[in-house]
Amino acid sequence: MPGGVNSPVRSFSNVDCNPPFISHAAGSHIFDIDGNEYIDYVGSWGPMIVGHAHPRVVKALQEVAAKGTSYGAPTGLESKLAKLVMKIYPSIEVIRMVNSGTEATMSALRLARGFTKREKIVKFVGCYHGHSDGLLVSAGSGLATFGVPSSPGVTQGTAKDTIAIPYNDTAAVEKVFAECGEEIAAVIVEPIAGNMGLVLPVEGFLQTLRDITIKYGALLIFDEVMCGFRCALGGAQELYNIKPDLTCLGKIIGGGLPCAAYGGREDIMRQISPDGKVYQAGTLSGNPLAMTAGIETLSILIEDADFTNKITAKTSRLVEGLKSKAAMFNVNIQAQQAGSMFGFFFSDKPVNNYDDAAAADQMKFKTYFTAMLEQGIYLAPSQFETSFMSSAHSDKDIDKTITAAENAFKLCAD
Ligand code: HOZ
Repeated sequence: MPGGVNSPVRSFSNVDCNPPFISHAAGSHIFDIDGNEYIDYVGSWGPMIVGHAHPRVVKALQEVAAKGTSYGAPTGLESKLAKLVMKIYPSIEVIRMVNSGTEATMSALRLARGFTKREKIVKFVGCYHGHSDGLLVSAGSGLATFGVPSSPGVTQGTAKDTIAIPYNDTAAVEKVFAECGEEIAAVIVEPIAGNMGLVLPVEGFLQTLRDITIKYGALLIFDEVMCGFRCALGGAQELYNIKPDLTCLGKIIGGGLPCAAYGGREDIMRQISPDGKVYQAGTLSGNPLAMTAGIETLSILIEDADFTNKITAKTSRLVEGLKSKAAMFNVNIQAQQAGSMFGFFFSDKPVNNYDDAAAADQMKFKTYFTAMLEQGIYLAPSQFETSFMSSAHSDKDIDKTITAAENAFKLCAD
């Protein structure tokens, strides 16, 4: 396997060590094959909002697995998950299930181009929307981690239709639309960016995107694969009260199994085959196990009206703890939180875009990361990723993490 892994950042090569090989996980903890136990803030890169191996999810999966694992035919489970998602996301009038966030964003873009009969798309530097060719231009996550903003293998022909501009830069958005607004099919954005580290939208940025796309007849696509169901139950569109034309979901929607979805305005979504001519298909789409894990996970979120408040409060306690420990040693950090997503940069100035994130101190991050891992705290091995809290994290977990951070920040002091 390249790098010994099936997805690049898992290799830990960015932090100069070998990754633990995982044997199992339960609740907020993950265990490796060498007998080490960690408090896990990666949560499989986001999906595990109710913790690992939640008994309710596991039980439902066992029952469904015994009835067969894939039919390639419609099931009631698909309808049940679709209804749950559409209740949480009222902007989604029609939905299509797929298997990964990459498929969701790739398909949403094809649909936007088919619907508008235009070819250009606008994305933001440092936002990561999966690894389809046209979106691997100035992308975040693993590309930012390894310093390869645009992947070899993406043809110039494909890249020329992708316009990448700085995140949170309203003037750049206006300039691009003034220059070629009539050619733009869609603007795709992580409304809360999680793949250049956690970067929040500045006031007015998302509203500008909404207004300008309406003005020029382009579509607005919210990639809520990471922030969906997390920054608020109804995602960034609920938090900021902005209604996109299309939404891409992933991670939590599959409760830890491969599942994602895209959906939105009915007149647009009905262009998808077989209702319309824009083609997109998948052998395992709507897989019964993935639907089941999604149904159970979303049901847990919905049934406790206080779920999001509780997990957000827990995250705030941790973030405040980290900030106070960094301050003890005069280590400058810029901490951010959106619901149960959190992260910080080793930087003394606010981080609003990819350039700000890239200017943060990577060596200090490496020192911090290594010290935390040694103390049993499992974090994403890159400053260009986000950390995730689960409902399974206990007060004890958080206290232990804050104590570990004190030791780690001490090593980062100048
Ligand atoms: N791009 C994912 C994180 N933003 C990586 C997922 C993985 O390596 O599993």
